[in-house]
Amino acid sequence: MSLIATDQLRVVVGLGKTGLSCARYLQNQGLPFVLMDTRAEPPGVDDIRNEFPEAELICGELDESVLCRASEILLSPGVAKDQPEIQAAVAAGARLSGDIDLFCQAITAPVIAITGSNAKSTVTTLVGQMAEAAGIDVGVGGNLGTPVLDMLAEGEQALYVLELSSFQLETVSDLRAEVATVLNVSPDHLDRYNDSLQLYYQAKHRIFRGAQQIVINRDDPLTSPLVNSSVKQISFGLGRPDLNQFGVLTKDGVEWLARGLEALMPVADLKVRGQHNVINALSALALGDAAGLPMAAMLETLKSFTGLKHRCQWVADVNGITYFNDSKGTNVGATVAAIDGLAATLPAENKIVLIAGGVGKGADFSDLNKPMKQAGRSLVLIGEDGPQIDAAVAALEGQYAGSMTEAVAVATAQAIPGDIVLLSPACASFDMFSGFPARGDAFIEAVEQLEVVQ
Ligand code: UMA
Ligand code: ADP
Repeated sequence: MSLIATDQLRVVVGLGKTGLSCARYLQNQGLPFVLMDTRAEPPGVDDIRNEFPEAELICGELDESVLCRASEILLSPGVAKDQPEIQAAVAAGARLSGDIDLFCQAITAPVIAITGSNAKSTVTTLVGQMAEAAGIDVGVGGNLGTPVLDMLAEGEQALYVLELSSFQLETVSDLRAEVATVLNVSPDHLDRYNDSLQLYYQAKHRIFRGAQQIVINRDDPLTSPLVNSSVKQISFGLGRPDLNQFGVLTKDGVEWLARGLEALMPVADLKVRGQHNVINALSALALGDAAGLPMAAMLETLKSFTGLKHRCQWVADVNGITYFNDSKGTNVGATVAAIDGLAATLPAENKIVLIAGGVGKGADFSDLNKPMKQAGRSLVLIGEDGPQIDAAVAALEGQYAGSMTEAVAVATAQAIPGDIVLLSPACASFDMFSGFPARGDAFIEAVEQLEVVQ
């Protein structure tokens, strides 16, 4: 029997992947709803009409009079909740909710919930693969790509590993995850949060609501919850770990991933490159361990994981120069991690040529100056906010490129053998590309077209 009342007005706001997954879920439950989108022609609107023939469809604006009659508004992550029409509806008594709340109400299986400014997709995928390696039926989704409610179509799994964005967490009221983590916090999406890191941080920390266990990053104080000290906490970090914590231990000159004093596997056995990926391996171990995954399966996964496409992805070595595609580096924190992580693997005489720029989302780029001063050979700028990065990175004089092909050519001309050319834009891509995958693919294509000197 459904516990959801049927005599109430529900409005699904936003007709992207999430909104449609909510609509499908409500339709399957036999619950009526209204569909709304701010765009006059949301993508696939004819298919939407066909799939939900009973639902009223309101496009082109948020209709305040309808929203104010709603008992529940299922808000999509791409729609900000501080819009006046939504706020008026909340003041009139509507409950703001989203797909994550609906999903958590619908399942009984434990959830590992993962957020953070960076590394979410990598760590979520790793933990999912660890569970699979242990023979567990696991559902992996959320911000990673598959809306959580769409995962229910395959029946309930034994475990869920969810990547959650701050946008999704804004509407979460009680997640009750078995294990929850904020992997790291650095500024992102400040255009959505009125330039307030505090608001962004608060959205991320909603992931801890009702959590049974919490995993924190010892190297980033912003990942620790301010309250709930009675909840079991496990930590990860690059330093030597205390008992039952995860970290790096040096034994006879060899670095090991470790739990307390227990050396688990040599760091050198990881296939992914860069120090930030050592952190990612440790956080995945901490999350998996907290959820009871067997250590052997977790280590086996770490030894075979080669990383996700567009995340510090090795592309090619051409004429002694190594090319890395980090198109998913869409904020300053990610690009700093990519530069520092890869620089640590270079000999002293070699450096990084960085290709950066795009849509800055209101970011302050000054944190790029220090790592570029230390490890940068040269800076190549693309896109709308390239000049802002140029101004912020005083250590180097930026060179401008009008296309990705030109950027790769300019970067190649600056590099010497042994250097790395790194695409890590610190920006979103929508000024020049359909998204970060298209931007990364353009980089790969440009690298593949470079002439090999015999
Ligand atoms: N939009 C409108 N009007 C509307 C509704 C949407 O203009 O009424 C626009 C939004 O501003 C946005 C786009 O349409 O530009 C899509 O918004 P959406 O909320 O419909 O997005 P979905 O298709 O449901 O996809 C969302 C996540 N997108 C966003 O948060 C913007 C996807 O993450 C996620 O994979 C998917 O749900 C499944 O959970 C993408 C993302 O960019 C990859 N996430 C951000 C990030 O990772 O930095 C947070
Ligand atoms: P998200 O899903 O949070 O965007 P991804 O796993 O897709 O995270 O990685 C995005 C980018 O974040 C990578 O391309 C890299 O530049 C950067 N990154 C990866 N790991 C870390 C880390 N541990 N700390 C900071 N930045 C990281």
